[in-house]
Amino acid sequence: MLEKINSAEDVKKLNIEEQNKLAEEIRKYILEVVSKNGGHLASNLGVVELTIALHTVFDLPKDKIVWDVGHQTYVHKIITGRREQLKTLRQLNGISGFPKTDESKTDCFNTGHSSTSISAALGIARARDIKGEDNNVIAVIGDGALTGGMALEALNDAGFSQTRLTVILNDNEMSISKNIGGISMLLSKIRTRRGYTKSNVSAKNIINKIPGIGPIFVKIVQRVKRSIKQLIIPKMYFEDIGFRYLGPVDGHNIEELERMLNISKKLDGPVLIHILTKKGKGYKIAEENPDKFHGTGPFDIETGKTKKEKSKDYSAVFGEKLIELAKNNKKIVAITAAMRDGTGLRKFAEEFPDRFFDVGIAEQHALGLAAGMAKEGVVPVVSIYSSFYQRGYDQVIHDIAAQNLPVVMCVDRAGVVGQDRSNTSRFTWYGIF
Ligand SMILES: Cc1ncc(C[n+]2csc(CCOP(=O)(O)OP(=O)(O)O)c2C)c(N)n1
Repeated sequence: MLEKINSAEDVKKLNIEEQNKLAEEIRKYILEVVSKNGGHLASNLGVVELTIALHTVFDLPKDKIVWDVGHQTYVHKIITGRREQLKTLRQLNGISGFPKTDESKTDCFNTGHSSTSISAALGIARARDIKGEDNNVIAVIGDGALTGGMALEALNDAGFSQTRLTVILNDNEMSISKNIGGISMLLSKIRTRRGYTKSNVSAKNIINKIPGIGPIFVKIVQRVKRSIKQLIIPKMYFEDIGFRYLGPVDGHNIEELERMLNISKKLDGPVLIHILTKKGKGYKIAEENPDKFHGTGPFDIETGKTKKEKSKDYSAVFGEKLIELAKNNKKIVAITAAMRDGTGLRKFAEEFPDRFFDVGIAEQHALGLAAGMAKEGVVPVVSIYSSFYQRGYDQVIHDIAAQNLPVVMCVDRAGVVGQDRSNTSRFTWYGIF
């Protein structure tokens, strides 16, 4: 079936059963390509059904989809005529692993750094309104990317302005590692309530069947429940800041996803659809190790073992040395912005859980936090990838350098990083240090 998919029009023609079959074939194809070339595996396996549903309900390039980070766009690329090109992923002059406006008209905005999608989508939606057009604008953002300040700033603006826009929150409980923070706690509460709602439905069905009093009793309980719900259901957070909240929806159920997307199309103002997905879905080894298969080199499909075992790199040496130093100096703490493993800090986190801070995808905050700690005599060591330091440029100057604070800033990947051609180069800081 995949051989016959050359554009979204071909996906629209399929019935649900065929679309489910297509989802399976797409998963198999992505697994084949990434196991050979390396790439972002787990995130793409998690959005197969969502991407099929989006292309069924919306019409690109008239409608616009902004993918946050953009590492999960392989399925979108396959559907929009780039199936064969995907085989050149991570090859010299090959296809980009991220959305690229110069690659296809269906890529409406370049991404690479996290948490930009809602701002961009809101901008695109406001431009649409100014021009008097009527297309749909959608931002797809993960629960990890939602921990970034820029995403929260955009939610704040969008909710207040009531601009017509759909935000799809792809909640798989993972950033690269396990997602953390207050927002992640909120989402987890909503997920728990979902179980509660489900069991309530079956209770309602049983009571309803009691002759005479059943239906009346159900009505009273429902009324009381509605008023309590206003007070306790955490999804109200999104509603309180101005969004219509839909969900949570099973993100692997194409029919249900299409139904929700069609509802969102008819609503005026900002809508947030909360979908629940499994990172690595369909490939058991990735489902069990989603962090390892977030971004991977070539690997063996049967065993999941990477073909070229990584030799000890700079990040690992840094992590080991920091543990050694921290044993002798209790004031040393380590800070990461959602990159515990990439920056070599996993062992430090295990050894000194009280002196390790993962702040989410929040580089600005990581550096501001470090400044505050340094002011009070603690020795913060912040490790951030060179490219992502751009996010904290103001904090480096305003909060740290201008106050002459002793923060140790480590720049990981401070060189040319070949694997992924994102829209930003990863050697920005190379010239500075
Ligand atoms: C500013 C910035 N910091 C860090 C990263 C590295 N990074 C890429 S994807 C990712 C996790 C994203 O998690 P989520 O949004 O939940 O998407 P998922 O992969 O789980 O679908 C991180 C930390 C980045 N792209 N941009």
